[in-house]
Amino acid sequence: MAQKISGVFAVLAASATLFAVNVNAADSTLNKVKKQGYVQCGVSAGLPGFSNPNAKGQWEGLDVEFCQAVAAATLGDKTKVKYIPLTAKERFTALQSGEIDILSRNTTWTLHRDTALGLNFTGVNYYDGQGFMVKKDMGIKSAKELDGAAVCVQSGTTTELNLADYFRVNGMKYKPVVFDTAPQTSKGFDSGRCDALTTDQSGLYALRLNLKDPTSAVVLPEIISKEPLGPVVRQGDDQWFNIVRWTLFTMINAEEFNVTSANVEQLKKDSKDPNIRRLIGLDGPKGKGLGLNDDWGFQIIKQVGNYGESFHRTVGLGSPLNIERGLNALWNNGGIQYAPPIR
Ligand SMILES: N[C@@H](CCC(=O)N[C@@H](CS)C(=O)NCC(=O)O)C(=O)O
Repeated sequence: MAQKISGVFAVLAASATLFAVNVNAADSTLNKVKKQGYVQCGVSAGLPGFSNPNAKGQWEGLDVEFCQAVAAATLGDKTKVKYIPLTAKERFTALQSGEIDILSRNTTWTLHRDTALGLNFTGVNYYDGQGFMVKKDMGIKSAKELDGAAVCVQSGTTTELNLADYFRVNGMKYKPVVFDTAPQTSKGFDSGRCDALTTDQSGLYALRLNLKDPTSAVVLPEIISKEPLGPVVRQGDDQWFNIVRWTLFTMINAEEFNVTSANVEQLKKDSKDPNIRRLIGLDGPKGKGLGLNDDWGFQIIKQVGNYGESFHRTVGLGSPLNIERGLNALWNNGGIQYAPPIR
């Protein structure tokens, strides 16, 4: 018994030490990022609109721009990012082990991931939901007609789990055809290994673009799940958690107050709007609470832009994906994107 109790104390003492180390500024993620000179950002290996290397080999997409925003806030330079492409299966281990500082990779916020893996979700940068895509010549109009179908799906995702739930609940059978990466999954579908492909709806639009003949596939109307996607950090470093979360809130608030990469310089000179002045660090709490320079918000908006600008050029109507804002419109414009006030 005595031994057991001392064992418990040993564990408590060890975790107290761990905690002490975590809150020690010298060992904080912010300090590490400053020392190494860049943010290590885990992204998907290739998903158009979210994170994808372009023809010049530069990473592009909504999740990529979010990493750039964190680099602008913390290092004053959006280019100081090292991208680490990760499959769905690899992504959480990479964050747990410290190989990356942020996971910014179409990752769904769930109870298990937020609590049991030593990780924290910082917010939602894209509200998504799971759907299905089928070959047009199959001639079906609803996912309810998929009984007996072979379904291409990516491993290590919520997609796999929702797929099983959906078919069970609807009393239907299916044959999973499982792949490790998005390109493999869409190739599997393209080459006829399966009747349907399932993933987040944004992913369906992205993968359809890469089919030999994109018009040969149709997206079915059913959305079978909630997939709130957002940036993730390790548990135990509240300062870094706050930096990442308020980077997202700054981008969303900037859209709400019509502050853009194009007008922020001028607004810094002459804006009298107290909301805008706090947003860009002229007044208000500024950078102190986050351990950042006072112009951290200004740098995010100047170098990357507001949430709406980023959405538009990466996944929205200004991009090949052509996705409407839908749930991702601001709260005062028919959607549910809502950020707490900067004051
Ligand atoms: N949101 C789901 C699915 C995320 C996911 O990884 N989806 C695949 C299918 S579109 C993907 O993005 N793959 C990109 C890649 O493997 O590079 C999750 O968090 O589990």
